[in-house]
Amino acid sequence: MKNTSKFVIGDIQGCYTEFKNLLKLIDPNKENRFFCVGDLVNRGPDSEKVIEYVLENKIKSVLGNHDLHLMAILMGIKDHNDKKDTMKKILTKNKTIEIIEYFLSFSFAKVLSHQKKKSLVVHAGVLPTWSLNDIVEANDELISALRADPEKFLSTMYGNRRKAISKSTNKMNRRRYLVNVFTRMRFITNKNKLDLQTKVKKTSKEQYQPWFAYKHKSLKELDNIVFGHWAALNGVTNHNKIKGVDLGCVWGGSLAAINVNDKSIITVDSVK
Ligand SMILES: [Mn+2]
Repeated sequence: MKNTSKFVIGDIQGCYTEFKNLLKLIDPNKENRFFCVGDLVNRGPDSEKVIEYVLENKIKSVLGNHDLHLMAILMGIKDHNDKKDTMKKILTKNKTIEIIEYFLSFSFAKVLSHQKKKSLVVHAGVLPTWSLNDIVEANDELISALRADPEKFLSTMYGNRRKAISKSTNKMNRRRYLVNVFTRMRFITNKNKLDLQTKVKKTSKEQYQPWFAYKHKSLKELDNIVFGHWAALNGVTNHNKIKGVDLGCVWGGSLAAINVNDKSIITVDSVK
């Protein structure tokens, strides 16, 4: 899993202008020394341009919920929701096979090794109880199922499976839960139960905390965990090894890239 990427870029979500502006700063010689945190598309204005650039330049990323959603739309499993989705232009480009094939090369979790440091990139997060090996195994389980039968995987992945499950549990429920962990998770209980509704603050009888607020087993083997997905945090985790890189570009914030060596952050403002 060796990779020379040096930066991790936050959720682009179709913000092509900001993406190109950011690349001028972090990758002026076009060496692709960066990796994306997923959600390359949707909600923003220019998803089709982002996709074109991603395919042409072989940009690397982990899978986010919106990337999976695009695959499901391209395969005719889900409809494009014209009230929320902004990916219509992608559908008219006749690039369906290329996009799906390329997205199938992505994973849910990726370890970047750079200058003796190991950084994990995931879209939403990982479970505190997971070792690095557990993360790799969960990723492999999902990726092999997705690649073996994309249509079946994408048509059965939707569902708010929140309760943690063991290997012996029904495979489909287990996959739903793991997809939710990697691509949608925000708040969890100390029993690894997910709250998939709340984005900002949780008040309920059950004890929900942000997933990164727990002690993470995998940090014994990793120097950093970098994630996106949660724009409302504005990157603030108050954790020196777990870094949020979604600064809400699509909502008028900024597009960020984190340097995995020194954890410094470079941002460009939304052009909105
Ligand atoms: Mn997301």
